[in-house]
Amino acid sequence: MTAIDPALRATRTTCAYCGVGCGVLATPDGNGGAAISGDTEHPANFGRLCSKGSALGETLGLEGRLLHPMIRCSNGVMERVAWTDALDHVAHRFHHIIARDGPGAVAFYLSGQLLTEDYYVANKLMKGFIGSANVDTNSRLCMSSSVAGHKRAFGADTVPGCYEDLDEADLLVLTGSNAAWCHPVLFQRMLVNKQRRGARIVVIDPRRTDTAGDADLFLGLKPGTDTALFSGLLVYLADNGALDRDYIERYTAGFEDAMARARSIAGSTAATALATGLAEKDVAAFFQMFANTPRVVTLYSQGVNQSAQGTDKVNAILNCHLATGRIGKPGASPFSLTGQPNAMGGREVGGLANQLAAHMNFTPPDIDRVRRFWKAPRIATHEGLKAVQMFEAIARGEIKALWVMGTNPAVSLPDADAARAALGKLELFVVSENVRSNDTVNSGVHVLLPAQAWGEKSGTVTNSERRISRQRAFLTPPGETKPDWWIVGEVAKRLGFGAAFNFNSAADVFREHAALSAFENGGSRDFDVGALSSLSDEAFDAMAPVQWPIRAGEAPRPRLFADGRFFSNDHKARFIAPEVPVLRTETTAARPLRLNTGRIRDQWHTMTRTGASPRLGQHLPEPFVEIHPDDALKSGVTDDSFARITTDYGQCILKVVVSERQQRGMLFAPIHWSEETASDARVGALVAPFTDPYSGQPENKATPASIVPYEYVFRGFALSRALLALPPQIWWTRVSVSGGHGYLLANNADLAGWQSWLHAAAGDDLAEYKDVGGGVYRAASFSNDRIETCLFVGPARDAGDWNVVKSLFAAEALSNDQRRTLLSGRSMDGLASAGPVVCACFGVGRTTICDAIAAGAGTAAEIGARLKAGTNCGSCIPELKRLIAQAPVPGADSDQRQLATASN
Ligand SMILES: Nc1nc2c(c(=O)[nH]1)N[C@H]1C(S)=C(S)[C@@H](COP(=O)(O)OP(=O)(O)OC[C@H]3O[C@@H](n4cnc5c(=O)[nH]c(N)nc54)[C@H](O)[C@@H]3O)O[C@H]1N2
Ligand SMILES: Nc1nc2c(c(=O)[nH]1)N[C@H]1C(S)=C(S)[C@@H](COP(=O)(O)OP(=O)(O)OC[C@H]3O[C@@H](n4cnc5c(=O)[nH]c(N)nc54)[C@H](O)[C@@H]3O)O[C@H]1N2
Ligand code: SF4
Ligand SMILES: [Mo]
Repeated sequence: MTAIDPALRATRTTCAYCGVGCGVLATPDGNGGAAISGDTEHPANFGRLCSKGSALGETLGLEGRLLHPMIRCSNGVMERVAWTDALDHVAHRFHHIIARDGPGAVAFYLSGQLLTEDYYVANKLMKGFIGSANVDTNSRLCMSSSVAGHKRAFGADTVPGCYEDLDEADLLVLTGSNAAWCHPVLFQRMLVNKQRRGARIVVIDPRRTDTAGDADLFLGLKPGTDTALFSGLLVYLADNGALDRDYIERYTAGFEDAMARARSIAGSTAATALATGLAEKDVAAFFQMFANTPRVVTLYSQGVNQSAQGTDKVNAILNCHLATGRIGKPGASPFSLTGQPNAMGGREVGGLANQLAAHMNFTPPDIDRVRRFWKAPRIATHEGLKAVQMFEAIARGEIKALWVMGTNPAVSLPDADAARAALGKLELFVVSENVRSNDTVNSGVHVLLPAQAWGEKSGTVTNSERRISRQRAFLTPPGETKPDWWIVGEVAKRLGFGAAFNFNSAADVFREHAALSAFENGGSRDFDVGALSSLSDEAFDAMAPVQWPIRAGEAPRPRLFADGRFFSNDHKARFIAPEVPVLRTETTAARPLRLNTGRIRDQWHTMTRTGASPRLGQHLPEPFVEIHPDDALKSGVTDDSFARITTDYGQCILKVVVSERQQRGMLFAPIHWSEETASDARVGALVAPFTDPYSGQPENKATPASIVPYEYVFRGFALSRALLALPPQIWWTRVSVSGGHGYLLANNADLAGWQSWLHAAAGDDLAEYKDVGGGVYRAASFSNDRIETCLFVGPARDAGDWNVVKSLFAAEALSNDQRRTLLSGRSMDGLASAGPVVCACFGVGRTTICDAIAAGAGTAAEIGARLKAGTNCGSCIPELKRLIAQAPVPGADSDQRQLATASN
């Protein structure tokens, strides 16, 4: 961690990653880097940061950054151009296509990683001036089922609770959320509540995640059965006198229908157990806990949203909270955990194709109101295409021009190979990006526009609890990078809409956005930040984190709906009768398993940011698939081998992790790898493009799949200061390592092939070790006393110790002894392999931790006292606890332990 020079001033900003929205203090080092620490005054984190937030300083480098506008020339090559030429070109081509084919032929695809100001300007241009609602966002893949569920129940997309509820609840129910890895700072806040106040935690997930490690009750339900579980709960509440009849009577409608449906879906505890695959006693325990605990918060995320019945799942949860009146009260509320740093801001401006702006919809009065406010010449009058449908329309040639900002759809959309192929059909394909290369950019982009990145850009983001925080710039924007709002505004001016896009700063945009939220509102719409519409530039700069609604003349409201006043026409909430839950697809003999996809602790999405951090690359460096031991046995795959996973849409080759944390019949694979970082791990290409009928959100967690073993003769790794062009036909994955890039490899070529490839890549001046009979080849090139490039190849697990060689590679100079022993690939005096890294902050490996446990460390705190592991960000504490729980009891079967620790 970089030392902070007290002479340099710290800037208060907000983390670039998840929807927790932690406050960050960034102190630039004067060389383009910065020291990062948690902001003790920010109410989301009070100074805490998780592993990703702590490592933000390692992601600020300019390697791989897009620094200048580029246009594809007639010879197919991307060439640097001036900003004016790039903007003229984009405007001219959009104008031409709209004139020829109408506004429906163009589209924007935006992102929850844009700032609210960027989002506002893009939405205004498309919906108010181009006159199409074909503007959607990656939030469609992320939060849209929650949005639809909120709107059906509350009449508006409102998150009723706040983070303090997590401190004040007596029962925390997490369903479809791996918060220990995905919202770590909030999860730690929940654990503090458990320790101090004895709050109980229930985790509902087909996988036994690290979040489940701290649960009082874990419900490993069958995928897609949340609706049945919460329907059964509603029935139980009714039958056991736990309803708030007064609240239901006065403030809601639709209870009887919803109740009847719930009874038909899961009319008893036994029926619920049958429908969800859970033990009846566990279901009963959960129902009793919920019924008997007034202060309960139900937190949910992608296991609920990313489902072909996602909206119904959301409403089944909301029904239980409405029926008990546990909504918007201290410690009692439903709580949608948002994913991206500005998932909420995008919803506020109306970045989804089925919203208009400022939480207004495509109703005649709203359309008219927004038209007048914007003085819009051609306002869109009906909903546009949602993400998956948008890409299908591109594939059919109906959408001819697409502008992607801040998202990587060639990786993250379901059926991602089809999405990638669709991009190739566009007549005009524009991407605003931070990076020069990703799978989307590499799908035939015509115009590349360099956007300012985190640390350079400036504006606002809204976190899961409706709290608007400033992201502030603390670095000089590199090259010719520009704010996203500026880029869109310049194109709007060139399309002839200058008067409406005359913004000079993010503050300008924010004031207009705030004014629209209050325009003819009068309390009729939930989203109102009117009190901020006249902030001066200075006040915007100094703006402290604040929750909406912030109506002029009214006190802030951290919670909504306890008063029973909702945003529907009659101000009542609606119970929704969910459809009987059935998964959209059946498993078959050919596809006997279900592929679930999600996240790992230390990577963010397609790794364009976290992939730059050596610290974050240590935890789980390889793309993997997790499988239950019984399914592994049946399909003949073994731990640490390779397997091919196939669905009706695509295939991958992944490393196998055999683990009892996975339920029978299911596979789990993380989403983070792309063609940039691995040869065979574009997991999105395997995912079925089925969507929820209300929200349009795809089902990312239940695609029928098959798995077969895949053999490689050789395994190995390479480390290099510069990026390597690897030979074809090999399995590889790349991570950042201290001092350069690390590649993990496997293939079936012969050693001579490796040797000649390395000579071509690194020159002939190599130190080499070759054992043809043993199938081992190890070689390194040096620059002065530092390793420049090295390659270790061998049969199966004999290539050498990656962790040992990595630490030699990190050294500025090798001693003669180290140089001599390097090619043994084994640990030597003073350099024992610590095993795969568990604690990213202090680089503490699994072997070191297991040794400490064997030597008597019996709690995470004791491990921390000995090794520092877990004492900075705390993200690895769940894993430390797991290692303690799995430590062998003297005399126990050692195979069992092997199996258990293999899972991550
Ligand atoms: N480390 C890290 N953190 C992140 C991100 C990241 O990329 N990396 N991304 C951020 C973003 S954008 C988002 S949206 C959030 C996502 O945060 P989460 O939703 O917590 O993450 P996921 O891993 O996608 O899925 C959560 C869990 O849903 C479970 N699940 C699957 N099917 C079902 C089901 O039918 N029912 C139930 N109850 N559970 C099911 C999965 O097994 C998984 O453990 O994370 C945010 N935080
Ligand atoms: N199978 C499967 N698929 C999934 C999911 C899943 O669980 N399973 N989860 C879905 C979810 S919840 C999400 S949120 C998505 C995430 O998927 P994506 O949004 O596609 O993933 P990112 O890697 O975050 O892509 C962001 C891109 O924007 C760039 N970028 C970052 N900041 C800026 C900026 O300020 N301006 C501009 N112009 N560019 C910027 C980055 O370099 C990067 O290329 O994936 C979805 N896809
Ligand atoms: S929990 Fe971690 S990733 Fe999320 S905002 Fe906080 S520091 Fe950033
Ligand atoms: Mo997300």
